[in-house]
This record gives sequence, C-alpha cells and structure tokens, in this order.
Amino acid sequence: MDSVEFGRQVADLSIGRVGYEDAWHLTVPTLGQTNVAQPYGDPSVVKINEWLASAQATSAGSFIELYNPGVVPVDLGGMYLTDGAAALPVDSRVQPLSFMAANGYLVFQADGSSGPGRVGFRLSTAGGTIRLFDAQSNEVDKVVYGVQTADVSEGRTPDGAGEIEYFPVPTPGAANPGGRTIVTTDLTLLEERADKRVLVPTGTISDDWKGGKSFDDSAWMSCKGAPGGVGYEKGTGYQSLITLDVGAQMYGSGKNNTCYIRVPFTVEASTLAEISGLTLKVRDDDGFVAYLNGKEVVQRNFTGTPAWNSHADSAIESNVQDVDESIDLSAFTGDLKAGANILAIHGMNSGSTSSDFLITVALEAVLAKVQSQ
Ligand SMILES: [Ca+2]
Ligand SMILES: [Ca+2]
Repeated sequence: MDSVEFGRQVADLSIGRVGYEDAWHLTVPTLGQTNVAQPYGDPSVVKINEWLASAQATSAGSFIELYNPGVVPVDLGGMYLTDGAAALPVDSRVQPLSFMAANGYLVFQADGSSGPGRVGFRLSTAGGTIRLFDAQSNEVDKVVYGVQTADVSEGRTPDGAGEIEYFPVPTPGAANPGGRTIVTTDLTLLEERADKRVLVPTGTISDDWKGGKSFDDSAWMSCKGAPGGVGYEKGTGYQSLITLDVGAQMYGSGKNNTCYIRVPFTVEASTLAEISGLTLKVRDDDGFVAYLNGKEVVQRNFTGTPAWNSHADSAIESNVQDVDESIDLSAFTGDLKAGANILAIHGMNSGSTSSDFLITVALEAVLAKVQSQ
C-alpha cells in the first residue's frame, strides 16, 4: 500500500523530514516551524486480527486485517506477511512510510496478486498459517487456522485479544465483534506547587541547567510549596501566586530580566507507557522558553537566541484566577522518561523596571488505555 493511503488513516499527522539525519518520519504538522517527530509505537505490538479465506458473495474479497492495539501510531514499513511458505515474498514487503494509526486497522487483499495493499498469496480454505514479520524478519505474530467457510471470516475477539472466533459478518478495516474501548484519564504530572530551584544568573552558565543531563542546582534559590509561583509584584495582582519573591534580584535599574527555573518531577514507567497527551499550563509575565529534559518545547513572547540576560519582547499582564495558556505538548511525550525528569523554564521580564514578573507552571498528561468491554 502506498503512504498516501496510510496517511489518511492517521488524522492530524503528516510526513516530513525531522532530526539531524533528516530522515522521513511521521510528524505533527507545525506550520512555519521545525517539524516535530510523532512518537511511534513498537511495531511488534501489531496483531493479525481478522482473515477471510473464501469470498463468494461478499464484496470485501479475501483479506488479512492487522490491528494496532497501541495508543501511538506504528510504522509498518518493511514488515511483511507470509502464509508460512519457506520463501519470503519480498515483493510483498510493506512500503516505507506506511503508518498505522493508534488503535487502527489495515487491510491487505489476499487474492494471490502482489503489489501495494496485497500480500502475494491466497489463504487456503483448508486451513493454514499466517505470519507477520517485522522489517528485521523477526516474527511479530502468527495465527494457525482451520477449515474456512465461504464469506465467514475468523479473527480475534475483542480486537487484538487471544480468543479467536468466526464472524458471519466480516469487518475488514473495522472493529471485530466483541468490542473494546479506549479509556482516557487525566493525570497531573507536575503540580503548580511543585518544589523548584531558581537562579537569576549573573553571567553565562552551562546549558545543562535545561535538563537531560546531570546538573547540580543545590546552590540555587529554593521555591517550596504552594502556591508555587516565582516572581515579584511591586503593585497589586500577583501576591497570592508567588512563593519565591525574586524582586531583590530582578527589580530595579541594572538588574537582570532573566530567571532560570528547574522543576523536577517523576513519571512511573507504567504511566509513561500510557501517556498519549501532554499539556503545559502556564502564567508568564512577560515571556519564557520551556525545556523538557533539555529539549526546547515552546517559547512565548521572545524572539532570538536565549541568553543569560534576555528579556521578553513586550509587557504582558498574566491572569490570576486562571492560567494564561494551556499549551499542547503532546508532540513531546517521547521526550518524557521513566523516573526523574526536569521541566526547565527560562523566564523573562520585559524590563527590570517593570512593576511585576511571574512564572507559574503545571504539567498534565492524558493516559489512554485500550480496554475490553
Ligand atoms: Ca475487523
Ligand atoms: Ca512584567
């Protein structure tokens, strides 16, 4: 099958060049910005989900259906199906850049012809074997089936499960009878009140402060407990949000406009596997650049290359009751790690004579799990 056909099945994603090797990769569309790689799932989770050996009255034709039970897309490029014959049908390899949506299906015709979307062999109505191999020729899944009835398919119920049944109404490209559902839950990974380390730099420091590498911030100022904001207020507005007052370091002629903030948080390995969405909730008077484990993930109200004494582009007034913005960072879930993580914020005031400065942050995740009904 060609990648255009597959691309339609992965809504809101596109194909683009990413990374230092400029390899083609499924990407999250980023108009006018650097492409961001969509995290892939492990293709070894893909299952041979349904098959129809003998199509007489049905328009579907004989087919093999694959199912991705994961919550992220997988790349099927280079994978192949066989009927158990010794010779590998090289011409039946799935074309590069063939993507399968999270919780999605792909159907291959099994009518003996080869080419995109076809497996190059027929399924025997007397029974046989279907094998799925990854691009490195490792067997990913195998089913052994018995005698088949015309127009009755056989497959897993529910999708991807171990139990196999006959289906009088075949469902190529759709859920098998038996039902399953995706259950999502919200989880706060990092609370606004989370403990932080803060530095108003007086010169250049190592970029390692942005996370992803070992870094000693024990000499930085400590911001502990609720409400959790870092900033200062010389008028009225932000007092109820500020835990660490940095007015002494940032307010007044000649003081620095930049404030570095490191927020450690932990992600359990079992949680990490289920994270399908990530949101940064932020208040920023007046601008910031955010890093997740050393990778820049978003910036606001700042242009240029961040330096130890950068300032925001303009003055902005933050909300007090609600956050200023909930920023979708789902494209960066692959940068989260099991265990210790660092969210690092380069906060910036518009000027050191500005009457206020504020940064508050929280990180929320969406967990997705495929459940049988
Ligand atoms: Ca099906
Ligand atoms: Ca300000």
